Amino acid sequence: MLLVLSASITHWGIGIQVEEKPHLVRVPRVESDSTESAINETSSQERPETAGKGTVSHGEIKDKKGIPVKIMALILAAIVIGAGGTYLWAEYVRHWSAADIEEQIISDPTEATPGFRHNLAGRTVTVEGKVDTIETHETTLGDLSLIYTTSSEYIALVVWGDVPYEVGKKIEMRVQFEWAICNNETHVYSPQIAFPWQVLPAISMVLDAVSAVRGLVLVPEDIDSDTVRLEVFDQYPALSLSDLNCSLRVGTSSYTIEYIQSLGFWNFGREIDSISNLSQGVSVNDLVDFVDLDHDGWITAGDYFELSGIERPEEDSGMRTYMLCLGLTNITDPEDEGDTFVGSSHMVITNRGLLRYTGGEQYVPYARGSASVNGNEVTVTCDRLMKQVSWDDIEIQLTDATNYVSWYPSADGLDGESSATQSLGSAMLGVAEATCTVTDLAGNGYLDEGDYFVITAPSGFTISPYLYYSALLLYEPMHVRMFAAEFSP
Ligand SMILES: [Ca+2]
Ligand SMILES: [Ca+2]
Repeated sequence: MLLVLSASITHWGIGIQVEEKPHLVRVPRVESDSTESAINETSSQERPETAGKGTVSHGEIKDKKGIPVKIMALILAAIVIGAGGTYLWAEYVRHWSAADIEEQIISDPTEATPGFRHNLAGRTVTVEGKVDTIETHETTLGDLSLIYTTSSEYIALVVWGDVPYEVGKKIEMRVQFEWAICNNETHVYSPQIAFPWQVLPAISMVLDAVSAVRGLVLVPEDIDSDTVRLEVFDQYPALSLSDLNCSLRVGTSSYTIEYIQSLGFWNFGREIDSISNLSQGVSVNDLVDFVDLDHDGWITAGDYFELSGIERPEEDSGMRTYMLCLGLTNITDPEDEGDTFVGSSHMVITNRGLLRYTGGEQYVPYARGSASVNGNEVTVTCDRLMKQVSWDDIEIQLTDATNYVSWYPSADGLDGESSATQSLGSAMLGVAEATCTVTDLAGNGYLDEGDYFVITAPSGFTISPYLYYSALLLYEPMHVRMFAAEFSP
């Protein structure tokens, strides 16, 4: 107690208004970048020598003339107790704002990997504020809400599941800080604060889209606490397994660098395993398995990778990131490195499991489809779909080697009591005319598994017997391919 009281005198030197308006008191803000000094300034118990400086000697009181020593002593006692109480209040009872939390970020420009000040580890504070926005993401681990208060645009509080708060109303939340590992780094983070990791699942979505443009859609899911399975949801065009290799990489940092590296794919993190020839399926370190489910020697929908024994974080706020990259084996010229990249999957692993956003504007509801040709008619069926999607958000494309035509279904036209069909008219693919008709089995206005479209070419698909056609479904909001079904007349 003595330590706290005398240390509080030290603090007193930086804010005598403390006693009059205790609600204005803040924990001294640390301007230095040094964590060491942060500890010294905010935690007197860890620095007893500082405490000595503030001790008031009896001699000082005697020097004051005109004021009775007894009264002076009483005043000082009141000040000491008041300031000590204020100190305790400021340190342990007062509520923080999100802006206060923001000030606890270590912002050393030499570190691209921020965390909170180390003296917060093990502490719990109450954060309060007025709710400004609530951002809810559907994720593989349930609904994740990021709650921003009016005091900070940067620090979001985290709520899993139902949100007991409303925009414009007060929020009060207990926030714990802990040491946590993010890839190769150790930081102080909090499970109740989204900083800095909320960006990482969004990176996964961006990279998925890039991979899909290259032709590969891999969908990762947790099989158990030891195994992640990455299913080949779509691969277009089909590639021979003997031409493919894969590399499993682990992230090395927590934030900015991670983002930049992952955009460079092969530059991402550190390789921890690889398979040099997918047709042989043997990995160097036994962390990756590849299963050619249909044994056709090609990478096709339904084939999968399994990652076993990869490290996972132990702490609630910890995180590890991995990336599985697929490449073509036979291009060795480094100049062509971009061309060797087939696709990738970026995974964010928490101690609760694989974290991915599964909704929102950036989410592409990938699908799988198949085409069956009957004379001059091809029927393309949606066999699998990650998530129901409105027909308003879908573009149907038919391509040959050089041309393409598009059709746009409308949800209104496919919304009925039961099975609904919509004719989308005819278009010219090169010199061939083609028409498209969409059938929504349930007539609910949404693309579901089993829904299909029929493309008819009155002049047939036989302009050239060497042409291969593809029917594609595009997710219009992002203009990204949901699936492609190849066929030849
Ligand atoms: Ca296969
Ligand atoms: Ca439907």
